[in-house]
Amino acid sequence: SFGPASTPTHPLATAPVGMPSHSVDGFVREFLHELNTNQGVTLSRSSVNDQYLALASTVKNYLMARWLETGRKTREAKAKTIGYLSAEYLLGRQLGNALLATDLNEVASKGLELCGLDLATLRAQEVEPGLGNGGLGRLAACFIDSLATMDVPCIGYGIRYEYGIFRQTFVDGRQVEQPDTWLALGSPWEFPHPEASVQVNFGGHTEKATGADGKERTRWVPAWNVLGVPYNYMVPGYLNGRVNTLRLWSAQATKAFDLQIFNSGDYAQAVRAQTFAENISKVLYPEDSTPQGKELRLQQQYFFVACSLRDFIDNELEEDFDLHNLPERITYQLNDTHPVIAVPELMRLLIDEHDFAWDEAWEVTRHCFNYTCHTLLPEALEVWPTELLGRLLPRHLEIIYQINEEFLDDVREAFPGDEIRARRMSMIAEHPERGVRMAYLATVAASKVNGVAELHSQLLRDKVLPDFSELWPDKFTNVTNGVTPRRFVKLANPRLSDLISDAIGSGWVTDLERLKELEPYADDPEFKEKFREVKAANKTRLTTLLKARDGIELPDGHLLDVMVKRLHEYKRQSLKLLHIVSLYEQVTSGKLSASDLTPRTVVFGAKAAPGYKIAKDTIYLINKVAAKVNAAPELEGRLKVAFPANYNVTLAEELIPAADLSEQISLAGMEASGTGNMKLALNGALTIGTDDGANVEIRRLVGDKHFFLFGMNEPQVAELSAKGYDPGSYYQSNEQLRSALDLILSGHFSDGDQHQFDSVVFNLLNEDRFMALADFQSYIDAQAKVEERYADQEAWTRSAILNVARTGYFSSDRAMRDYLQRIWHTTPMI
Ligand code: GLS
Repeated sequence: SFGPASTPTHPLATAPVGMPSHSVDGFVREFLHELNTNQGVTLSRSSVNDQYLALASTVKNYLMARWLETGRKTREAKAKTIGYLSAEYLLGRQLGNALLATDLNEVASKGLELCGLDLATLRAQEVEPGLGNGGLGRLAACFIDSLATMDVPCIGYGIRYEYGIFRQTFVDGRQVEQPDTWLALGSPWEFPHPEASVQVNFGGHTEKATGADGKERTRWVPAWNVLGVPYNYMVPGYLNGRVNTLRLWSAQATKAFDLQIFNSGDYAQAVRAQTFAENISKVLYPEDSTPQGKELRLQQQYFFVACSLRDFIDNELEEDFDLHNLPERITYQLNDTHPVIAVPELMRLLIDEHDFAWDEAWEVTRHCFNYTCHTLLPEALEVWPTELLGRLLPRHLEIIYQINEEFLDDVREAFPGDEIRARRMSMIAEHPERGVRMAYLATVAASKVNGVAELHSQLLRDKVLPDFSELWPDKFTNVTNGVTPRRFVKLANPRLSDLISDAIGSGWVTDLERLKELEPYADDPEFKEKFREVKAANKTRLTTLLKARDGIELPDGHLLDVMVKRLHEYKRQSLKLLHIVSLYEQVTSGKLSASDLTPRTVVFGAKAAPGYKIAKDTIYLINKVAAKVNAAPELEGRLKVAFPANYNVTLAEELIPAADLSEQISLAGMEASGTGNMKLALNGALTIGTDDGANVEIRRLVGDKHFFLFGMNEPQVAELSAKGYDPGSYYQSNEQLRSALDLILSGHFSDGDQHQFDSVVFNLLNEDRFMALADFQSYIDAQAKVEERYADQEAWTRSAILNVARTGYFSSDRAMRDYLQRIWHTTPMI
C-alpha cells in the first residue's frame, strides 16, 4: 500500500514538489548542494566522477517534479498506458538527453564554468547503459523517448542487466570481449525500490483440486523462486513536462542467506543459492537477430514478464479495479518474441489467481497484446523445447497446450478437412525436437502483428506466416521503424541542428516532416556552403575523438564511408571488405593508378557475437586488411581503413554526423528494417544500398538520383536461390573479384598463412548463403557512381541536403503515431 498511515496535516505534505530555479545561480547552488550532500565532498576535493554524479543528481532534481506530476496525472485520468515489454533497451548516455529535455544545456554549461568545470568533460565520464545488442534494443529506447515527447503514458519494462553488451577490444586484430561494468562508478539515473519487490516462481508441478464450490481448479506448486527488485528510470519528454518511467527488474535471492544452511556451517551452499538467483539478471545475451536457446535465457524472459504484469495490476490500477476491463487500461507491446511468455502468464494470473473462466480470460488476454516481429531469418524465430518449458514453467506449458488446441479447432472449422494445414499452424513444432513456436503463440494471441518496414511486413505475411495471414488478413500490418530526432540529430549533431533551425525554425525537433521546408535550400549556394562546413567540422570533431580514443588518425578531406552495425553474414561486411581488397589489389599491382581514386576513409564499427566464428574471423580479416592498406605507401592519402573498437550508442553519436556515405548492403530480404540507415540519411549521408528493409522507403522518399542502388532485389534473390546459387561461377567469371579473393587466399594479409581466413573465404566460395559474390559487380559499379558524384561537390551537397529534407518520415514520433492509430487505439493525454 502507498501513502501515509493517517491524513497529513502539514501544508507542505500535500503540495507538489518544487523545481529548482532555471537560473545559472540556482543551478550552481543545486549542483554544489548535491556535491556536498550526495557525494560528501567539497568542490576542491571532488573527483571528475563526483562532479558527474552531482551533475546527474542536479539534473534529476529538475525532472523530479515533472515525474511525480506525470504519475499523478496519469493515475487520476485512468488513462490507457502502453506497457512496452522488451528484453533490451540500448539507452545510450543519459546526461546529455536529460539536459536537452529540460533545456538546461546553457545554464549548466555556464554554471559549471563558474565552478571551474567543463560540461563536456563531465559528460564524457558517463558510461552508457548498454542493455541491448543493436537495432532492436535501440528502437525500444527511441520509442519510449517519442512516447514521452508525445505525452503518451507508457511504462517500459525490461531487465536491469548487471553486465550489458560486452566491451569490445582488439588484441592483434582479434575481438576480445571484456565485461561491461557500467554500474561500477555509480548509477545516478536509477531509483531502486526493494520494498516493492515481486516474487517470481519457477519449476515444480501442477495439481488439480476441487473447491468448496465444486469447481475444479489447477494449482501450480512451484519448486523455487526469486525476487524481482524494480529499478525506475526517468524517461523525459522533450520540453513538454512529461516524464514517463522505464522499470527494469533485478533478480535477488528470496532469502539472502538460508539461515538453516548458514547455521549448519555450509556458507558456500548458502551463498550458492544467492548467486543462482542473481544470475538471472547478471548478463545480457550478446546475440543479435539469432536467439540463444538456453535455459537461463528463458528464465530471464519469464522473470521480467512476470514482474511486469504483476506490477501493473498491483501498483498501477485501483484496488477495486475489475480486471475484465484490463484492455481499457493497458496495451502490451511484445518487442519480438522475447516477452511472449507474458501471454500464458496473464492467462494464469486471471484464471488461477483471479478465478476467471477460460473464455473470459482469453477474451481479456487477446485484447491486451500486440506483437512486433523484427526478423525474417528462420533461425532467429524462438522455439522453446517443451521439455524445458515443462520443467521450468509447468503451468504455462499446460496453458499453451490449451490455447493451441482451441486455436486448432478454429483452424479446422475455417478449413474443414485440411489437417495438413492445422498441423503446419500448430504452435507445437515436432522437429527437430518438440518445442513451442513463440512467434505462432504471439500471432494467435495478438490483436495486431506488425513488421518493421514495408518489405519486411510483406515478407512476414507472404513467407513467414502465410497461413496466419490467410486466416486473419486484418491482423497484419506494417509500421516502418523510426529514430528519435532528439538524440540522433539535435544532441548528436548540434551544428546541423543550428543550421536547420536558422533556416526553418526549431519546430522540426518534434515535427520532423518539417525538414521538407529545407528542400529549396538544396539550391542555395550560401546554405550549401554552410552545410559543407558543418560536415567538415563534424569530421574534425570525430578526428579529435578517434585520435584520443583509439589512436586512429583520420586524414583530412576524405570521403567518409561508414559501415556501422552488428557483424553478421547477412549484413555483408565481407562485401565491403572485397571492395577494399579489390582497390588495394588493383593499385598495388599497377592495374589502377592511386591518383584515380577518390580519397576515401572507410570506417567500420561492429561487434560480433562471442560464439559466432565467421563473424569474429571477419573482424580479424578487416583488421588485417586495414593494417596492409594503411601501410601501403601507394595508398597514402587515398585509401584508409579505420575500425575503432567497441561501437556503441556513444560512438554512433560521433560517427554518424561526420559520415558522407552510408553502407546498407545486406542481401535483399534479410534486413528487417535497419535504423542506422535512417540516422545516417537524416544527418546528410548518401546511401549505397540494396532494395532491402527500410532502404526501399528511404530511396523512394529521397529519390533515385540521391541514392546509390545496387544488387538483386528480393524476387531476384528468391529466383536465383530456387535455380541453385553457385558462388564459384562468379569467382570464375569475374576477374576483379577473383583477384581480390586470390590475394586473401595467398596469405598476403595473414603473414603467408594461406588458411588463416578459410572460414570466411571458403565459405564465400562454396556456400555464400547471402550471395555477396553475386552482388559484387553491381556494388563496384555503384561505388564508381559514388565517386563520380563526390567529385562534383555541388551535386553531392545538393543530394546530401535533399536526404535530410526528405527523410523526416523516419522519426520515431511518426512510428509511434502509427502504432497509436492502428495498433494501440489510444491518443496522447491532453
Ligand atoms: C532487428 C533487425 O535486424 C533490424 O533490421 C531492425 O531494424 C531492428 C529493429 O526493428 O530489429 N532484429 C533483431 O533481432 N535485431 C535487430 O536489430
